[in-house]
Amino acid sequence: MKNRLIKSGLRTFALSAVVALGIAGCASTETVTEEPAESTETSEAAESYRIAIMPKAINIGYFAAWDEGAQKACEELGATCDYIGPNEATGPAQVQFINQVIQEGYDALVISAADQNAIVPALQEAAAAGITIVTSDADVAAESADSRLVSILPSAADRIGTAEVDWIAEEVGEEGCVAILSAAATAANQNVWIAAMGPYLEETYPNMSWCGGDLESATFYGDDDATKSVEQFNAILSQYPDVAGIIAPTTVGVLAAAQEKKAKGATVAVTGLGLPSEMAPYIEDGTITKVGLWNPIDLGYVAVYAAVLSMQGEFDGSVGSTFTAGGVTYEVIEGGIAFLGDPFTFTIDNIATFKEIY
Ligand code: RAM
Repeated sequence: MKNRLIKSGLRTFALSAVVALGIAGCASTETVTEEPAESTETSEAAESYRIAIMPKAINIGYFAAWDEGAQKACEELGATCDYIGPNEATGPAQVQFINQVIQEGYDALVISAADQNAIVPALQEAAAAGITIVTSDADVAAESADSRLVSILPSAADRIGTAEVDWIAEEVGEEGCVAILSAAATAANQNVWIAAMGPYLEETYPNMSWCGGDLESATFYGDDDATKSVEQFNAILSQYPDVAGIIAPTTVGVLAAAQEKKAKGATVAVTGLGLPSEMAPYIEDGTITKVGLWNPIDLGYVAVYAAVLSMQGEFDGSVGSTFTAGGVTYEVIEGGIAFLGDPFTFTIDNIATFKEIY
């Protein structure tokens, strides 16, 4: 049986698009093949594996899609996977669940780190207890990379950060000050994307600036909490009444910003990383023009394959090692990371298709 990542026609389309973008845009960081996977038959050996799939917070729509992909991989591999995690996206809240994973003797943990540092000691304890750890979506800090086997991330930080700056530049006519509505200050993924945005905007767009004069003054944190994200959107507007655009590199933040922009009739341009199913109403009614995102279903799927193939002794996570999931071969690069592919963009032209997928 050939492994097909996604069953429906629409979803197969999304996978093809990931492969195509990977080839066109990310050749330096990814190995992409279109050969069918060899080890994707339901595996007898994996049948006894119990894997915990832990999001930053369980109530975030993005992670429901990530879990959908993880569960799909678990089904193909015959593993038992439980989606568990906190209601709030913080490190201490995740640590409680990591401890539960240790106590309950799971074989593997696939986790999006809400805090790049705070969860590291708990991950080290889990590893010492023999649990295979794969971070996915958000990694631990680079200096703690040996606390996990490998990290499965969407795309290189600079590609995600600079893409978002280009989207907002287009929206604001390459003029005016821009602010950022981020998730938590502790999240590695948002931090590395924001770090890439800083110099790129300054070097590329001479008539644009960071509100308040520098990246730090322009960055606000909604902690991947809907209510706090709305508050921070309003804090940006009141602190910087001349703000031309807001980049929200979080699905929770960009949704909150779109909702509040609409409610207030605010003129500020908004873009960022949005889940198409959540953002569709605001793209369809013209509140915002464009957001982007990779396929979180693929991200969860690939992470589970990495964990299981490692437990089966077919992949060791070392730099240069490869593994195959869904017919695509991924190579681990410096830092113990494998990338999926560049983000897609969603506009009125394609949102009707993508909102049905994730
Ligand atoms: C939120 C989370 C997640 C991030 C997406 C884009 O759902 O912060 O980690 O990858 O946004």
